[in-house]
Amino acid sequence: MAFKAVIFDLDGVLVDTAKYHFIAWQKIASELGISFSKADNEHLKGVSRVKSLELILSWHNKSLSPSEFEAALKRKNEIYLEYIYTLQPNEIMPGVVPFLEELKKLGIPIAVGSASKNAPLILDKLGLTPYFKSIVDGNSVSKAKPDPEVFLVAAQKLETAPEDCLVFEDAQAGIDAAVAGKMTAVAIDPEHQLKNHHAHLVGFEGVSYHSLTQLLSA
Ligand code: B16
Ligand code: MG
Repeated sequence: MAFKAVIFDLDGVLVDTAKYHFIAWQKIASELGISFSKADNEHLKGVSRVKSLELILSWHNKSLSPSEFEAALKRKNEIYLEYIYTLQPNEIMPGVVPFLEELKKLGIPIAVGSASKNAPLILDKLGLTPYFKSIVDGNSVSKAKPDPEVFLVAAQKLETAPEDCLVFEDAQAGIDAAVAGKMTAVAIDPEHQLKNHHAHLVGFEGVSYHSLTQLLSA
């Protein structure tokens, strides 16, 4: 199976930022007098910042005024960024750099398609920016995953038809977005929890693009 372009989700695929989102949301929840567990955090993977706060509040039948809601979002991001500013290249997920290097050698253009508004900063901190022809993030789209918009815009920027794009995702909303966009979706899913994908990987360690495309053609 030959693909003309590859699109990577960011959080949970290239870097494990879920732990920092967890710390930040837990602080916000505690300030609001509500609980927030690791299991709750799992439901926020691939979900935008606004939608995440809406969900957390809905789990506790709690509501905030528009200004309180905005203030909580702002504070959550400030706490999250304290951790993001200390990110180091050694926090890139195992096997990602060799995989990106293989794509570069093959001349396959790549993009990021992420819900995060912090994607450019995170890629910069990790030293990964030069690999990507385009970064499509939460600032550049209006419809969140599972809507395919983020991946369709990325395909456009890569000047490739959606059918010729391979997408890597760690969240169900992201898999559904890629499939809705008529792309081939590979789940990065150590817990084997995702469905409706075309292939499954526990991570990139020991995985080559060549072997993966062979698996997808089988
Ligand atoms: P931010 P992805 C998503 O990134 C995260 O999985 C999700 O937990 C987070 O709420 C969302 O980005 C928004 O992030 O607050 O940085 O804008 O997985 O789509 O790369
Ligand atoms: Mg993700």
